[in-house]
Amino acid sequence: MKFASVYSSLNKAGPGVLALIDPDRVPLDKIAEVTKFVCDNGVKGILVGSSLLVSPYFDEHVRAVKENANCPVILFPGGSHQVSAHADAIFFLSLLSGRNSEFLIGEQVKAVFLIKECNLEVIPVGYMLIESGKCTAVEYVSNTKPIPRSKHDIAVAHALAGQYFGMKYIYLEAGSGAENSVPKEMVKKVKENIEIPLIVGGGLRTYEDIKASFDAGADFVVLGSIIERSREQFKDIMRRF
Ligand code: 1GP
Repeated sequence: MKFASVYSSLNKAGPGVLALIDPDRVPLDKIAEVTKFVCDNGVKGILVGSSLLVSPYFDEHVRAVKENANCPVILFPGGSHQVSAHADAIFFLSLLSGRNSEFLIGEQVKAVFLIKECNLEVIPVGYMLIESGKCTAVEYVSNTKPIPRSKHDIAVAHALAGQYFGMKYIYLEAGSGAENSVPKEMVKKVKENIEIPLIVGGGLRTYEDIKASFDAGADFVVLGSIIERSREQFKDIMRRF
């Protein structure tokens, strides 16, 4: 299935859940089954990417996801090496919360010709890492400091800067497997101050926490670890939305 505009079809389908499939955590021979499982449970889109990427079969992973998905497949790259023509679109991320130029603009510049060649829909995303209790893979790999949990104004300022740069989404990220998800008060403050849709992810593993994120203003939440950890819990959460 091809999507004319992933950005508009996603926003029309939302609010909702996006599934994260990390090629380093889901083996290639399980991708088809995991993809069908998340689609059958009503996710609005599937993100594929990893902070590091150990698997040498990224392209095959993306192809397997695309072949089995009935919703948009979007690259969620940890770096310029995570580009594949099999996806529908790419989140063109800039790690706004950090001051590491490599993740603000360096990796992006390295990726552009391949993205162009692949003819991917490019969706610019202001990506913000929020402190979540312990050092996460994104924090370590990107070598950037997350925004402190209590500094809502700093989060709002970065989100607004992203909007003024023309980004299409703001993504508040606690980090995959985070101890604590993004504080709801911060989600609310950011949402009140921006006009573009808001994505929230990292450490969301209960219905109550996910619902509270939507209530605070998230347009999309991203679920990754819980899909690998407890199918039953994921199913139950999806059934209740
Ligand atoms: C990571 O926000 C996503 O970018 C998903 O996080 O694995 O904790 O669900 P989890």
